[in-house]
Amino acid sequence: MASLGRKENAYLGLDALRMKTPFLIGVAGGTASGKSTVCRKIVEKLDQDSIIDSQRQVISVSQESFYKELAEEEKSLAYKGMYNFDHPDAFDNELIISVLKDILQEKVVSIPLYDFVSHSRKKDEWLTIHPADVVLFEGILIFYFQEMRDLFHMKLFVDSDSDTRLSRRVLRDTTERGRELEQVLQQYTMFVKPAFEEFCLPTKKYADIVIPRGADNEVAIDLIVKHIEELLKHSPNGFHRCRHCRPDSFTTT
Ligand code: UZR
Ligand code: MG
Repeated sequence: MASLGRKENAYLGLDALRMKTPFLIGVAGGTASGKSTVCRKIVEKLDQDSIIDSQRQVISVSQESFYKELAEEEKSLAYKGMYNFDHPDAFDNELIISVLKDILQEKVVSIPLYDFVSHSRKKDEWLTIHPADVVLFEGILIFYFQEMRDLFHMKLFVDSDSDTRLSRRVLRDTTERGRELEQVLQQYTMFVKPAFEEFCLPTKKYADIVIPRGADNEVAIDLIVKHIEELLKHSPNGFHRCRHCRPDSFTTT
């Protein structure tokens, strides 16, 4: 491959790639904005293309895995919808940073799994993540702390209207998370909305790309996927390792 000039390198973000592998993408956005769906679509599209192209590993991890363990009294507040899960301190941010750093150093990492129904970590269930070529990390507050947001090679912000997000949130919490409508709405007005405005929305300015209309925005998702593929193609130290040479990218134990 002909070597690229300094200017082109900078354009493609190759300098960053040389220093940090694998390629780490942060996906932030308000609650129920479509972060997980955007990640799923990116993973699917990169995966599809890699079958033709070369063999790559792409995985997606969620910030929700890193909610702090609650003490009994916090848990009873949570059951009443009186605990603030939307505050930056609700997460084990030190653990997030150390796990992301390990991922960047291609270490095998284990992360906790979270159960929204009981507001607690699933006992004895950990997600083991093996080194991957592309890692997506999604969550409401992943760009809040500078130390965390500086770890990402690319930062996306999923921007969906508040009414769309609230209606999705109500449906999700009542059907999948076993909550009462009244409690969902109370929690939304008391914590979710103010915290979104205070902590999440201001982090939009750090994003490299803002995705309006969330996961419905196929054009934006396609462009992002093409850009990632372009970066990977030019990556000097091989995001092209064969998936058959290694265990599956992630397994639940
Ligand atoms: P997403 N959350 C819960 O409802 N229960 C928990 O035990 C932990 C988190 C909610 C949290 C936040 N807020 O708005 C949302 N509340 O999960 C973030 N209230 O998840 O990005 O998938 O919407
Ligand atoms: Mg989600």
